[in-house]
Amino acid sequence: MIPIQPSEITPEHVYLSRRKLLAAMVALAASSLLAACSDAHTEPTALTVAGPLALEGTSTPPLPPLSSDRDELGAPLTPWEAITRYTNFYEFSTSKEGAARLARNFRTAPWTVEVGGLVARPRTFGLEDLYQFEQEERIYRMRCVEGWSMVIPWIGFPLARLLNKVEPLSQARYVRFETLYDPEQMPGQKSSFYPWPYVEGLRLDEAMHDLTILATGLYGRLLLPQNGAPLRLVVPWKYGFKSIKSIVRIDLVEEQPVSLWMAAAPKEYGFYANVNPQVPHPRWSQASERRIGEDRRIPTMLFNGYAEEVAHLYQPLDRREWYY
Ligand SMILES: Nc1nc2c(c(=O)[nH]1)N[C@H]1C(S)=C(S)[C@@H](COP(=O)(O)O)O[C@H]1N2
Ligand SMILES: [Mo]
Repeated sequence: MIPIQPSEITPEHVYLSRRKLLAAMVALAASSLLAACSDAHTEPTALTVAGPLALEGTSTPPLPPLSSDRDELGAPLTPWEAITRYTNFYEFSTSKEGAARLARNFRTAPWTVEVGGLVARPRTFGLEDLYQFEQEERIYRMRCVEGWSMVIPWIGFPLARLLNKVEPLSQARYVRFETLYDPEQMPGQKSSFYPWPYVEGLRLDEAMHDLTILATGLYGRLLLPQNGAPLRLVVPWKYGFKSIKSIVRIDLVEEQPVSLWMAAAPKEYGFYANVNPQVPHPRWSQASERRIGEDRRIPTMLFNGYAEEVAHLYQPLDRREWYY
């Protein structure tokens, strides 16, 4: 995104080669041992998957175990190590590995999400309330606007289930999401380069679509802080920046929300941001992507491979505003 060096956005090297991945796994084993003494979030378990199963003081529901090692197109899941180390979370750092490191002690419990605006029943959801929704697994591709992608086995529930509880009023046309603002915990927010807090938005029908989920976990465990714990949005047919992390507010609104990226770089980022290989970013092509953990680039798909489910939301399909 804007301040990223061209060397970072240009996928000039593969992030995790096999050899590096092995090294990462060894390092991870060591760090989860250390974490056993210092970090209530991380319960050291298996070598490969060490996210928390429960949060202190919070009863969590049974989380569904991994159902498959592939997505519906046959692509293998991205290794847990890569998903949890290579993250975009600018509140902590603009460096991918730095964000994971600096988010380590982020307090994700207790936590509340205020849901209001144009609704009949505004309500504050605590973690226990969020875990009351039945948690399902969703294996989704995630395509970052920078040109890399992953296949992630999320755990969560459809956003529609939460929105239905607060009963949107008929004037509500959009949903606006906001990330926690807490510069003491999130050092990146001390930089005034971005208009904090991070804000994102969806049209109400996009928000109500069954593919749109609020994620609480991945790989059968609760989210680690760097992936947006305790609650983040996942909208798999849009560029990854729409999938806002560590949400504290959700408002039903009448006017199209202005996202952080629209405010920071209006010529580069619009409201819809649907994945389209034929519409280049002003500074690079979107025709292909680097699948993290693999050696080759693969073609990017219209709506990130979910066209059958979502293309009807965007008519006529050739309007430019749908794709930036
Ligand atoms: N609050 C917040 N949400 C965010 C971001 C961020 O910096 N802050 N980065 C976005 C971007 S650019 C991407 S690609 C995804 C990355 O999710 P992941 O790090 O869990 O893979 O989160 C999105 N959500
Ligand atoms: Mo991204």
